[in-house]
Amino acid sequence: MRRIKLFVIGVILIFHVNQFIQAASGYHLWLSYPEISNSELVKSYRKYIDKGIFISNNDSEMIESIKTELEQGLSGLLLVKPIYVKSIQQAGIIIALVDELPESVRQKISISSLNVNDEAFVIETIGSQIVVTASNAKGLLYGVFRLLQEFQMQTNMNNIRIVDSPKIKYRILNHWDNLNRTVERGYAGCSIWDWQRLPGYIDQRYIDYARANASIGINGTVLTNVNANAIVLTPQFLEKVAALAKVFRRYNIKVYLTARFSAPKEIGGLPNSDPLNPDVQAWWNNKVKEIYSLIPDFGGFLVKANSEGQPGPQDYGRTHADGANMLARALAPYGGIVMWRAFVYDHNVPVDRAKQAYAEFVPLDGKFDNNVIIQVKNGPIDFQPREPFHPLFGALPKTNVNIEFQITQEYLGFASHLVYLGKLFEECLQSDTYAKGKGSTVAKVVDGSLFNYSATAMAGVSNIGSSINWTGHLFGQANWYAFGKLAWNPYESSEKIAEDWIKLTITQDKQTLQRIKSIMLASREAVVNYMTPLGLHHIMGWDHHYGPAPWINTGRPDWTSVYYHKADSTGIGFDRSSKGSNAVAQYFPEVRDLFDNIESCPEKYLLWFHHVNWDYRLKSGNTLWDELCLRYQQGVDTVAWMLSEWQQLKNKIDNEQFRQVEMLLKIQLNEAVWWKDACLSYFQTFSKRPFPPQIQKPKYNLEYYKNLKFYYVPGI
Ligand code: BDP
Repeated sequence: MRRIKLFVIGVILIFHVNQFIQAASGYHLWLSYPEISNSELVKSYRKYIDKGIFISNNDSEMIESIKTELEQGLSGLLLVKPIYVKSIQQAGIIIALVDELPESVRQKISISSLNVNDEAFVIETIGSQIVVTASNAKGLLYGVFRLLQEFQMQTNMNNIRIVDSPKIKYRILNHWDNLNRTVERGYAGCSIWDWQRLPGYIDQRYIDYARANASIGINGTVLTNVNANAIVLTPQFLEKVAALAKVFRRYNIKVYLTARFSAPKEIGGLPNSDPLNPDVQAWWNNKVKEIYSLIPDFGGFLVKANSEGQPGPQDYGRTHADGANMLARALAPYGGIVMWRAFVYDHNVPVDRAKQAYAEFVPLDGKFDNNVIIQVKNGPIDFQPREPFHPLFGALPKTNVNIEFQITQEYLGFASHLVYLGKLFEECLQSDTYAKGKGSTVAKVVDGSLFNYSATAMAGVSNIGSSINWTGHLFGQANWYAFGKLAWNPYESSEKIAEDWIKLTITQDKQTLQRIKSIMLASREAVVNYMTPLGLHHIMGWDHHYGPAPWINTGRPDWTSVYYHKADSTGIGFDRSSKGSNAVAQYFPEVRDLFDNIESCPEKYLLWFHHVNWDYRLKSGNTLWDELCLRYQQGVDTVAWMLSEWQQLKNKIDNEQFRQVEMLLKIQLNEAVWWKDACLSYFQTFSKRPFPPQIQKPKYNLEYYKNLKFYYVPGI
């Protein structure tokens, strides 16, 4: 007996040491399940757990995943192994489909809303039992992850009642991963898809990736870059894709691929890829059939067409609808979808880039098949630190529309800067389009409620790579987490999400949590201020997008910086008002008028919509020039504050987490100063005005910043 006892203690110890090491490295993300030290709470949880767990008899693979998760969760949090019991009556925790519940329990539980969809779940304390129920194993999976999160967040479970279901159907990560394992705009190592060793070798990472995503409700993943490679559609690669799909299926995650529009010609041997050519349609039909024979639950395609040099239907004089519908027809018999990107613009078109996508897609409204969703970036240019919402939200009442956010920080300091993107996502989702009067928020467009869309989705460009903590920066994990939570419920508060993430990842201590939360909440406005205050945008380094370069004025015009800031001796900013490019006209009247008038235009978007005189007085009473300088300084000061706040956390949180973030905040501070100094030195050549006294003078002259060169910048 003693030996057995020692052995059990040994196993638990090893598990814990292992957990601890991995927790510190960040590998476990928000699923580290550290031991709960509050003994009262432990007692109150054990009251249920020790009676045993009844688990659904449904033979779905997801039930197996639930068991694995319960084992990991409970042995970490409470040092117990789950004991499964056969009798629902005796169990302390019931995890069962609604149909499996005895009538007595079913009557008491809040199941009426479960009909909403098959991913919904209820967690409710009924007498001396905690019941997790759903109409489908998918709902149970989400319910159990939520149950474990509640344990981990130390919620009182004696009177719990959670009824939850996703408001958006397809909640999808977009990996911009190439088949050679580089990641476009990826800053956290290389692609986690080890194509060379697939399908034979299943990396534990694939399983942990699926667990992490399922735990926050993500149910789809596009494995490959939007700048697509047709090779992934060849039989050799489809086998590898199928191996990943098999892992993810157990966690209710479907795989999607990017479809290179010219694939019929490139790998199919056809003379062209014209969507109206019956042979091309037949080629895609066969390809899709082949895919479904290997991957019966394949999700569908994501397509970037006729944008930034990618092939598309316009190569043959056809429309985006012709192209999208051709793929949609191939996928429809199997329930697959097409996410067709609206990120299209052409430098040969002499129209404000911000207006081009709207001009392209609005005339096509109603012409897309039901299984097509038009995927629109949050703003009209390109994932800048701040953009107004994209005018296509609200403008396509007869076409499914979904939103694409960028989780990877291409324009927000890569994996070196702490920027909590929950705030950015929330700002966009809460924006009012006025499409059907006041309250027609972007969230209501995206969740389909405004126009009754037949399919709804939210996409996030992944920040995940092979780095030990997945995202390179600890706080990059928070952005992945926040994306999942907002895709599940776009009305969730970003502050609450931050709070939960901190509890699950860093600490339960209230004071420490508050401190970390205030750093996170301040971080988005900080990056806007030190990079692109007052509506400035697209003034970053050429091509690699690292650091400031407002002076870029050669090459393709819509990839320069001067195209966007238009600084001259009179002022700065892009005139998109009715007197300028009239991009404001793409918004509904209430929004249009708000943005059009320089007096009513929110100052955060001022230079996005107006070319403003250097001496124009802002609400603060400062001239534009002074305010611009002060905002840059404020950005730097906020990062300095973030660093000093973080330094108060020494010995209050895990040392490795502390040390990593401290180093990164120091980098961020240096880079914030660099942004301020380079931008202000440059803009001063136009404003010809002195810096206000509160501004720390630039360290070097403008030539110094212009001559900086960077080699091997990641992400390209
Ligand atoms: C831009 C990126 C580029 C992407 C493109 C896209 O710089 O690498 O391919 O967006 O979204 O932001 O297609």
